[in-house]
Amino acid sequence: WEGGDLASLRRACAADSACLGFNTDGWLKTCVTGDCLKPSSETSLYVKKTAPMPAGLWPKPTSVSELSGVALSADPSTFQFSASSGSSSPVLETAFKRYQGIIFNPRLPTPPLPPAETFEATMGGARRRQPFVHPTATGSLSGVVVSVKEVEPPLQMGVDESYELTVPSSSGTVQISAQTTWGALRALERLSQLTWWTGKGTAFTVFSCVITDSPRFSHRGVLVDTARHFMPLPSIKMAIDSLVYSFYSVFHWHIVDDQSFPYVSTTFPELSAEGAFDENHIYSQKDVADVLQYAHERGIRVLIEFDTPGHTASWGVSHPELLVPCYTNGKPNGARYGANPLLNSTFEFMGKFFAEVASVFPDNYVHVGGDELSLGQGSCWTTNPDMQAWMKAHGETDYAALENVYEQRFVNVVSATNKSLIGWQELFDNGINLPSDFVVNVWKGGWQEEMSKVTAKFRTVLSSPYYENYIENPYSNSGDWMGYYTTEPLNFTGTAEQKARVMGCETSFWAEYIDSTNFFSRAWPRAAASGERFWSDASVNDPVEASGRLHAHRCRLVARGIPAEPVEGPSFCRDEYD
Ligand code: CP6
Repeated sequence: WEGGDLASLRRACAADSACLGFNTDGWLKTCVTGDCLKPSSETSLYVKKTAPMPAGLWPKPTSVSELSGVALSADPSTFQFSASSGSSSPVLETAFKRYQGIIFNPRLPTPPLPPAETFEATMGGARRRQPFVHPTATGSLSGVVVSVKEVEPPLQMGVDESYELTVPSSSGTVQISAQTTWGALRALERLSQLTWWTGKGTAFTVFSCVITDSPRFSHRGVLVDTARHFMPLPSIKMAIDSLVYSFYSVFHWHIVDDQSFPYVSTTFPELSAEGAFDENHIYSQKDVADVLQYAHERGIRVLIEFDTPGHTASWGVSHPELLVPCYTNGKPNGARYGANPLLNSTFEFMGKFFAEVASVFPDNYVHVGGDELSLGQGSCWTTNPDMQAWMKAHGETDYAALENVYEQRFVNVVSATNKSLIGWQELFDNGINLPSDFVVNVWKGGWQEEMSKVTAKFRTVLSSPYYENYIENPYSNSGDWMGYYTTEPLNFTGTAEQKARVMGCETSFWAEYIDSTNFFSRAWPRAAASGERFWSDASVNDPVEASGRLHAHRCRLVARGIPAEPVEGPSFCRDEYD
């Protein structure tokens, strides 16, 4: 299977039944890599024949047995989703209804298929229409039976998401067994990746295989910033759906920032009344409850962030007294900046606000921000006489000492709400006395050194190398997913014990230039690449092998209504046109 010209490889593969059905992309029954990937990756993918994978599985599971070419049919009108005795729960029953729709998605008709010999390999680098011949079903499936050991344990950091999935090789039922309900949700998502519409009537095909699977990291987050641009509620929900499709587990909601305060607080409603862009660009308590329920039903934790003492301009619109007045020539100049570290009233306010946050958001963790307080020469705090006096009285010259006064008191105030804290790396860098369960969110460059230092004592979530609001090349994103894909988060100096303190990673979408019009095409499928890095084994890191699966995954997202952009270069998806 190595070497030789493409045409003869293709012929040889088409003549070999073992080659059918289990190509890396799942669309094609012949040995062609994808509907259309660039020719350079085609040759390498031919040699993968000895390690076939059913369908476009993304992220790659821990293990997949080979049941070469075997598939079963499933009839959506009789296929039953059921829980074994003691396994049922509201989350699982709701998931059954959801996956009935997702799995038996009446996808658009398959284009008419030319005979295998007649298609042209490439045209301007793009594959033309390819033959897609479904494996002949060797039996039929009557449904799926789900067994769960722990029914809906609290959905928190570290919750077990492991599962086993068996699609038999002759007539019967799909078996899912999971430690927790949350693992069962991942298994149902996986089942959806094994199921294909035949293109005829309501017939579906499911690939036979045995999959065992569990995530490498528990915390697999996507940061969504709704302060620089507002995301309407339906887009937030669609974003959560898209996280589920790529096996993410955490929606990190950077809900407020300098530019706007869309969160409607019950304790301080004036924060959004005056600090939101306008009265329509807000998240009411009902909206927030809706998001929390939507995410919980899908096994997604919502990690809420309220960032202080920097990034707080929008708080100051209704509560200017929270922020430090800036001075010019010995007089207040009207500007204010940063939560005031020297007033008791600041901490009384924060205590009340975070008590509300603790009661509204069920996650054990609250993200407390703490990044990017600007304290350099001539910055606001250095002009303020009260700050100057404190510095003098304490013999300090670096204004970071005042930042630390804020952080130390603030960390204690939020800890008193019985939440655990996660915060940006500055809290660790500045030597704040942090609780032992504090999670340090590493976001700056030089992350390898930082990870070595942080993990000597604390648990951590790594964000630095996965800032995917940025695109590498302004003219096209061609291949920039590969950089995220191949960045290994444990590639830093540290003991096994230190590595075990890495709870996970986050892909960030800072929203200065992103809103609901471009979030989905910016995020997907690029964030699916880092999503595989966070879920699959470290050894799953060959972008050439991955590209066919990623193409298939992208096409699946498109078929589900997520406008994911093309992976790389000219291509098409089987189901994108009617
Ligand atoms: N907003 C907030 C941001 C960023 C951070 N915090 C940010 C900084 C540098 C880059 C990207 C984003 N836009 N509140 C830092 C965590 Cl490169």
